[in-house]
Amino acid sequence: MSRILKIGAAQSGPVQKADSREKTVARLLELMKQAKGQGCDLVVFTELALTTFFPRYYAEDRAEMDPWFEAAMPNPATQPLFEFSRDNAIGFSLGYAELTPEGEHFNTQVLIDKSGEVVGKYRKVHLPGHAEFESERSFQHLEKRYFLPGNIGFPVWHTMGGNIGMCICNDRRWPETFRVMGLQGVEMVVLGYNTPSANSLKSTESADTRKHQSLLSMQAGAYQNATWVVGVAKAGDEDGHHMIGETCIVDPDGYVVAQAETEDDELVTYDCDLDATRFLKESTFNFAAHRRIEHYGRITSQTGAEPPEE
Ligand code: CDV
Repeated sequence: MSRILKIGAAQSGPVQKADSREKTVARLLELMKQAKGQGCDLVVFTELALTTFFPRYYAEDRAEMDPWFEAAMPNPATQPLFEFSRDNAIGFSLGYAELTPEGEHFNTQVLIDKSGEVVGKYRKVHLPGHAEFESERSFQHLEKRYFLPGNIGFPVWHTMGGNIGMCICNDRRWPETFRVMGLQGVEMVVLGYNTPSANSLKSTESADTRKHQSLLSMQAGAYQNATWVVGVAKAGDEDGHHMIGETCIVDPDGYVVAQAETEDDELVTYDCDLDATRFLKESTFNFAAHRRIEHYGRITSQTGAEPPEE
């Protein structure tokens, strides 16, 4: 048996501060057209795909950052993506900064089916960085200042012939992210990321180490939950700040089966067989048969590590 979902992992090259939404959406639309031309069912865009990675900039008054946010989705600037989706029967997933009618700010990703309708919304749970300006850093990472932690959990939707979930960037480093979706039978996790190639604090981590950690996290999440994982970067140099590429598609055995070669706008495609998730889901990772939840209490009752007494 096979259940093919052809994926277009649509990596973005850098988006600069001065770039308009219209200019950036035109680039995304071009990738979507390429994906349609290659027979893709679903195109995955990156985290905060419509703007530069603005959490690197500090504003005393948070309201000054509101122009980076979208008060509705779709909206006039993103409408062309939704129209192309509907007119060409191709799904997509898009990351953006969300401003709710209640005035709350989230780092959000939506899933759109082949009729151009939003079928799922995810709000980033694990927000890295800090909330105040920190002078010891070589650049700021103010996600904790500008976003609230997501309040929707990690839902999985049955759509486009499979069980699809989402997470965003830093979420991919946490096994809990993937396991909560694994427990809903997820067959494909789609995510976007903006990962600086250097740590802003003094660190010995090289860009290669950070690429390795990114891939390792997604490969582990895929294998341990018997799911496909699609990780899509915003890559290259934004305003002097370099971010890794490595956009990839990972199979349920944890192998990277397709990967970007550039740090520019680039489409990476693969025929993902959702039935390839079945063997591990029914054997090694048959959760119902093998999990021992009586020993996992600390996972949900404790946040920080508590080492034994010396
Ligand atoms: N956008 C992110 O969440 N970036 C983080 C960086 C700051 C480490 C990441 O986990 O890639």
